[in-house]
Amino acid sequence: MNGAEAILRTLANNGVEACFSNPGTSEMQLVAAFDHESRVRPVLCLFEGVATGAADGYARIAGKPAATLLHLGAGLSNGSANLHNARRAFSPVVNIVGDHATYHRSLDAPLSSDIAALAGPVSVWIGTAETAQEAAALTSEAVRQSMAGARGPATLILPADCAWSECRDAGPVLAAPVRPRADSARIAAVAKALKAARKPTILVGSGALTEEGLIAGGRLARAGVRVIIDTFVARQPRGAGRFAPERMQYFGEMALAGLQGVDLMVLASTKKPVAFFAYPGMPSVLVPEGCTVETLALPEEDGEHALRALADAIAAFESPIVLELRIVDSVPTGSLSPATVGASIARHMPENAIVSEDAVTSGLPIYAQTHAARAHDWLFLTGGAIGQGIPAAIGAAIAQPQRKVLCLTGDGAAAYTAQGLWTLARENLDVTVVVFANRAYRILNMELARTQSGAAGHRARSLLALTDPTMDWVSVASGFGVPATRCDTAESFDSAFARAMTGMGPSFIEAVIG
Ligand SMILES: Cc1ncc(C[n+]2csc(CCOP(=O)(O)OP(=O)(O)O)c2C)c(N)n1
Ligand SMILES: [Mg+2]
Repeated sequence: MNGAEAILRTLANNGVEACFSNPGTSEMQLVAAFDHESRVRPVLCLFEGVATGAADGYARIAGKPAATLLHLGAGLSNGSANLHNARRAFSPVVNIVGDHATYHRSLDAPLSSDIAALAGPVSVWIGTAETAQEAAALTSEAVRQSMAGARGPATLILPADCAWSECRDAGPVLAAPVRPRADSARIAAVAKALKAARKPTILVGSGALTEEGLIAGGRLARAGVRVIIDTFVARQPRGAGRFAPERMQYFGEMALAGLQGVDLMVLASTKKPVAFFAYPGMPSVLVPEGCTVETLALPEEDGEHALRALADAIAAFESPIVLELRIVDSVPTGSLSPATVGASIARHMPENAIVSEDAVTSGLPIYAQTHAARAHDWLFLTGGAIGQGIPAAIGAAIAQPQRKVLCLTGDGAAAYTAQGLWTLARENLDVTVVVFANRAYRILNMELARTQSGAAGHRARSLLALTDPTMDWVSVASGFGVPATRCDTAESFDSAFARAMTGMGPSFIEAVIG
């Protein structure tokens, strides 16, 4: 057994079942090792941002890490934006980054770079192997570290000679870390403060927003506590049969207006809310004046348990407020818009679907339309780095292939990681991609005004328009092997989407909207 074989065996022994890969020469031993370890599925991604985003989507659905296989600092850097999103989603990911052989590192060959420095901002843990045996042990540690604390990407730097040298033993099987519980005195103190407050609110972040956490939230809501989730969470279980918390608004002034009069804000697995960006003359911290902030659970603590304990302390009710199924069952008509697309999605999206959303200005109307649709999970753009939608859909579909996955993406966002379409086709994943072809970075036209950057002239507008030429998405998707169609009316979208939902395998709809 060489180091590479030991690493794959160690990954498999520790429950890792997929490796989203874009290998190079320094990773050849690992490539070869896949022939000796059938428990880890190798998935080729044609850009590292696809691999890292797929690992993020996988983790959000599977609740455990997948691996990525990346080529030195350059490959890691290509994958960094989606690792940033993964870190913000608290998604466990195990990055294996190949490096030059130990004795080759000091020679400054062309692909040499400071991999650890590049990994730092997007990793919760970094390890560098110096021998094959150490590589095997550090692989176990990387899996464990990805699940420790608030969870996130763990990065193992693997010199090529550690992969090709002989290795006696695989790394150990390590128990996944158990999240510490918030102490009962704190929960009691928060319960007391909640009872005393006039207008209390609980702000819930990714870690507490599990199925169970949501039930606790619905019980608290029944007892009169307002429950709001962060604007962008890793995964929101929603739709019929579930409690529907409010969602923190994206623009700061709207969020603050919505929180007017709130005198107590309790944080469950999140931190004090802040605006996405600063704007001239606008507030940055989204806590109303005079409002007390109390922490129920830190992101690294067991937020689900804390919410349940709080519900037990406050709420007499055993069952949460839940939504009944509510779908407008008539075909939307007229010109195509995010709202009509949302209506069609609500009509046809099957029970237990997964929505990977990177749709920017088209996202909110669809989120609203599917409020009481059949139960589903919604994955958000946690770190604000667009280009996550298609990759995360790949990972979600590989994590739970029996579920229908829906990727909603802006045309700008889709252009970042369009290569992911090829992986959808090659792996024959049951994913329907809807691209909102408004032929613009539409949100940035709004931001130009909000940042008071002045009236846009011809040259400024050219940086925000996706025209001259317009992208032919049907050709892009077909070129990558995904059957595609273009719709520009509400009726044609409704029937194309209905077909996609009853069929199996990858499909693509270019939704041309004004
Ligand atoms: C990695 C990254 N680069 C740049 C941006 C800045 N940015 C935010 S939204 C956006 C354009 C989004 O366009 P599109 O996906 O077409 O959505 P639309 O605004 O048209 O709804 C850009 C470039 C970003 N968020 N992330
Ligand atoms: Mg657009």
